[in-house]
Amino acid sequence: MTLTSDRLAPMANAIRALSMDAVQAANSGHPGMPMGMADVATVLFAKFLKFDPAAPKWADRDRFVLSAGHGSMLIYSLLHLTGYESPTMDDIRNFRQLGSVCAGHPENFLIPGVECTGGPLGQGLAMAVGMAMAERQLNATFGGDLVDHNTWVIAGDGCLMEGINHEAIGLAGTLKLGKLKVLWDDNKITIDGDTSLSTSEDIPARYRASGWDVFECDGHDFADIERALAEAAASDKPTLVACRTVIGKGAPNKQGGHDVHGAPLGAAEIEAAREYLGWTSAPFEIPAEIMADWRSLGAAGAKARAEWEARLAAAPDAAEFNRRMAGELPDVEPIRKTLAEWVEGDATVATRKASENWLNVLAPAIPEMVGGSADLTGSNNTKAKCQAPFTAEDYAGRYVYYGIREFGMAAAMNGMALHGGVIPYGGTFLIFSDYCRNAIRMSALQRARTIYVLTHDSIGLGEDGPTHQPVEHVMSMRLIPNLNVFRPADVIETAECWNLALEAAGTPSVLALTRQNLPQLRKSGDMLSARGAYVLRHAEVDRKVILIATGSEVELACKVRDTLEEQGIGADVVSMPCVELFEAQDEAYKHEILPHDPSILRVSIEAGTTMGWERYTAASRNGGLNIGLDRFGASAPAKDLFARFGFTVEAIVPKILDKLSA
Ligand SMILES: Cc1ncc(C[n+]2csc(CCOP(=O)(O)OP(=O)(O)O)c2C)c(N)n1
Ligand SMILES: [Mg+2]
Repeated sequence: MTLTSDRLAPMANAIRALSMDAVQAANSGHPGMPMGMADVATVLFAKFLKFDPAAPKWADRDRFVLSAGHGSMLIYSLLHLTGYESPTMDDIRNFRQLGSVCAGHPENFLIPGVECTGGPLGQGLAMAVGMAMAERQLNATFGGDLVDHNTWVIAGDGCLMEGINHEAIGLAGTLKLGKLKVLWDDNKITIDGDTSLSTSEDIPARYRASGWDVFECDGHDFADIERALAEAAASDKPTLVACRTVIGKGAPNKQGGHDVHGAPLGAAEIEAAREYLGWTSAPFEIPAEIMADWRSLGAAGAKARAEWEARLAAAPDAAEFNRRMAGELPDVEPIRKTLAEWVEGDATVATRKASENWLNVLAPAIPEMVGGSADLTGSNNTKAKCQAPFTAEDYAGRYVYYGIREFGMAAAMNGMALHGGVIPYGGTFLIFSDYCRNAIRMSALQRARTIYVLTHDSIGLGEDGPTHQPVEHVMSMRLIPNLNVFRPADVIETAECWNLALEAAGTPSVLALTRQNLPQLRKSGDMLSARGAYVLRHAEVDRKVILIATGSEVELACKVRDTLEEQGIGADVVSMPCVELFEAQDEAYKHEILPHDPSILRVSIEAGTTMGWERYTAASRNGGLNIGLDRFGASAPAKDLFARFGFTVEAIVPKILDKLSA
């Protein structure tokens, strides 16, 4: 569609008007960024972006990521103006109010046209790297007829300043993700004031040094924007376009200053802006001819989508492509068969090794699994034999060497999961989950099926010492809503937990795995882990104690139980590989596992923070007992550490006897 500057300018002003009026109505929000980037975004949508408002989830659409999520009114305006069903003008009127899909920051689960949630600065761009990776992986697998799209990002100074930006662009440059295009809102303003207050780096030089192309434009000159975006589109490198803009452009007295970043313009300035822009319509009204231009450019997207659908209909692998994009797992019969064989075995292995062994079963059967590690492949045991490296030379590979970039990896995995068609998993040490914690939280918030393989999950890792020994990590991850935290006890639970992680399409998972060997405790394959907790060993004599343990401490709990039973004290061992799944069970099941019987002493055993375990123990006999570690570990062999910190039968049994006789 040929829209000349005289047509584009009022279209961009429609974004400005909606943004300033919505922020004013909400009495909170960020008008500066959408007003400043209105011209660039209009050119992007009018001339470059491949999208169809009638089919927001069309698989081969370009992905548009608003990394500067505070500028949410920009994307809400664009989606509404181009004709997406959501958001409606009423939603925009109710910007930031309860019930409106126009939340303060754009949320992927509220509006189909929002590809990922934006707000935590830097992560949108880093997720876009993952989207571009997924695009290349699927392109290499299914061919350019089915998969060939760009990932366009709008990012602000903040997104580029965040540390994660270094990780994200380094990865993108190394992987030569030429279909990733970042439009930088180069307005030289952040909340506190001029960017010179806090940064002096040569951003284009940094990007170029990372293997990117960099172009520049005047972000308020339509012809110049178009020229720069065309150069970006033509580049075969990941590309940054520095768009020189004026924050709050259109508000004559406030534009260019930091006050316009995150506060309503106020009635007087809005009136002045209307005058300055020549905008005579009432709030939330768009003149018919301007709306017609927006809608006709939105409607133009139907052609590319229809052509693609015809290609898909003729493609021999259409069914497989559709299955992967729908996020449905393939038939898992071979997986079930192997699990049945494993149950018959007697494997003493670390759960990280059990995970690797299981990955060698899963990965050949589930071709959409794309693994990786943040430079700990040999420690996380994340690479299946069938997986070739995913590199710039071979995008069909299914194993990503993320480098020492935990946060970048986690965000990229979120982008891959949200792109669809691949199921990402990646490893690091559990201790370094802190480095990527906000991305793990974002997996959960965005309902992304991202799977974290976090090994070396306790003092059981031994000699590397307290810097590497998680203490609070497992429990603190359980605090994140919509995140399944699995801590399997043996080879069978490890396989089950992997399966549960894969099956949870709208929930990310953490697999907390040991470095040290653990015996096989389970001799049945009934998918007991699916209930979150179950009785692994039943009391044989009169039950007085229930031992609740996870992961490596389940073996210890079994030994404690045996000693108690020898003394005539009956004890159940409850293995609880996933607190979240246990909490999701009905009351009857929970009661069956943990009966409300004040004569029974409940004891939790986990080599980590005890805080949180009271929920299962406090209401039991004499207030219950929590065996754990509420201090940093130490550097020594694992066996010595478990002894030193009281994770032995000799240390635990007397405590239980004391409690029983109290
Ligand atoms: C990780 C993170 N830290 C801090 C914030 C709070 N915050 C929101 S916008 C912003 C300033 C961003 O500046 P810039 O990207 O230049 O946006 P502009 O002011 O130009 O719109 C800050 C600090 C955030 N959203 N995310
Ligand atoms: Mg800025």
